Amino acid sequence: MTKHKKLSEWVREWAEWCQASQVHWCDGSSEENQRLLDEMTASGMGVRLNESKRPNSYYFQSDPSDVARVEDRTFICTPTKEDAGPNNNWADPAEMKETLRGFYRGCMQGRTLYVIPFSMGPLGSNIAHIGVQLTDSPYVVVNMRIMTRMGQAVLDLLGEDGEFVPCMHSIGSPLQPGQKDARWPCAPIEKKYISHFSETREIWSYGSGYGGNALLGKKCLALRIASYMAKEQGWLAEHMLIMGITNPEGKKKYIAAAFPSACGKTNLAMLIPAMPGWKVETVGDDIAWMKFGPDGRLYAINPEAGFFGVAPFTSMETNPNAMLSMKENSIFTNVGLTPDGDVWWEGIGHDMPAGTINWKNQVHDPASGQPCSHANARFTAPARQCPVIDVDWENPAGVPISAMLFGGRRPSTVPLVHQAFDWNHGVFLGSIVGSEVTAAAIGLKAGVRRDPFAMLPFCGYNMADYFGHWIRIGEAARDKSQLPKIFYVNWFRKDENGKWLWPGYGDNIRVLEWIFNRCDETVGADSKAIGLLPKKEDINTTGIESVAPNLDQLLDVNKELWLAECESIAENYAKFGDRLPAEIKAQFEALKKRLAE
Ligand code: OXD
Ligand code: MN
Repeated sequence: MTKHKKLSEWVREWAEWCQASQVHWCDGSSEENQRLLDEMTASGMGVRLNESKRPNSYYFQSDPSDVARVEDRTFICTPTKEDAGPNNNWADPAEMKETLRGFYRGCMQGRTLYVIPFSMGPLGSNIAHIGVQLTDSPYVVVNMRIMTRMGQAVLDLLGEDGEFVPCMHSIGSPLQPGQKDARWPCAPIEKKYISHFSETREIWSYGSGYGGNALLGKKCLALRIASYMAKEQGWLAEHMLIMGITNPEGKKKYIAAAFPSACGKTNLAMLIPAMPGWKVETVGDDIAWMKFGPDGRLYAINPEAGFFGVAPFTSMETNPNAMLSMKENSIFTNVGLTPDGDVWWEGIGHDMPAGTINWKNQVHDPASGQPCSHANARFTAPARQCPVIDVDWENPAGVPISAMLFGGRRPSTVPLVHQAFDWNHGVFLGSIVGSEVTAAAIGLKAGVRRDPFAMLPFCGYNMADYFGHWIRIGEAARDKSQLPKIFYVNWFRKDENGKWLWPGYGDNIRVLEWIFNRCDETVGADSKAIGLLPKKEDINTTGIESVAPNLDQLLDVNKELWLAECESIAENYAKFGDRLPAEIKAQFEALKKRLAE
């Protein structure tokens, strides 16, 4: 329980307004967790997996209307539309609150309101922040227990007047006496609202029980609200993995990397190096919070405590460390359920057992042409179960970052790797991140989708101001030489016949080696119009000799293609009008000038 008056009052007001049948303050204990899982299993919402195959793990299927983050139902409610920027759906804060208050009224009838106190980041870290989520979904509680540090210890830390981000959530599906509950209760799509009040640091989510819409610590707090707090307070909240890399001489560096969703962040964070003597360890696979340390370097923590990863095409071949992380104590949502009580998905590495139930709860017919697991099916697994979790992943001081990487899927134009000339040029590289989308995949126009800093769906304010914030961070560094070096990578380059030029996965360590050595300046680079590129002979191809001839193409900077790229960059920048910082404009002009030389 709590002695925090403001918190108790807030909980009491919402419990009354939502007319919850009861209020449960989560202590985070394993007994509490087991009770909730047992209740969900008994009601038919969840299934306990076969103990001998997947100990202490559970299976869920969501409603077909509730399978992913809903970007068009996600709102940033800043006082003015301009403050939210062209990158966000804006709504007036007062109007949004009025609408949602109407929906919340009585929305928890027949349900328990759970109070989840949680810390994003190791308890007591000066980089961490506390949130308290109210929810009527027990599924959310058991997922939050994996994804965050939650329970009584957080209330103890909050004390009588500690600061917390209030996170209000309801699935929006009240239960009348005698009414049979749905297996996955939620509101219809047009009544789903994921709203952020950046200035007052509040999250109000309604109608969805799935993923980032409902586990409010992740995208809502740790990125959208935190990015706004970071701008005000002079730190960084980023959509970045964090990894430790040790070279054969035993020297270790930490790297953070931002790629748009579905570009392999989890795979890179858990990479198994293809070169002997190298070691990669995972600090986080999705989010990094960074602050300057007493020595002037940027230190990062992973605010999360678990992985909420996409299951399809994760296998012992593509990511064994992810597979081993979810071997027990995990939750699976919208994958297939095999007759022997385990899980299955497309690309898991073996054939689907006959009789497997698909995510729509039907015996799966492979001839139907439909996938057995939803494309956004997820596993929720404790980070501590990752075989290569870094010793310092819970260090409250964070880990010092030597390099930051940006990247995306670019079949042409963008070379395998290039380094920024300096911090501001690096910020420019972050601002032009883009990734190829196929029209079929997400119903967008095929081509490059610009996703600056991989933050397009996650920046809680005008992205032009966010670029400016990154520039200010560089200015604030007391020793510029201590700032992380910035790189742009592209594992996805193809030849004229559409064949991959680079093997990717564990072989990406060959590129990371060059980056590692550039941080120490023990290897040279060629200065080109777009940045600093490796000399061909500095990318180690021992063991992948057949790839060596591709390096000419992989490191090629084609001026025609880059001039076309500049047009697409200009088109994207135009959205920000005058708000685009002068430093970014200057970087863009300088690039165009170098290309013209
Ligand atoms: C995620 C995403 O789920 O970026 O991590 O979409
Ligand atoms: Mn992500």
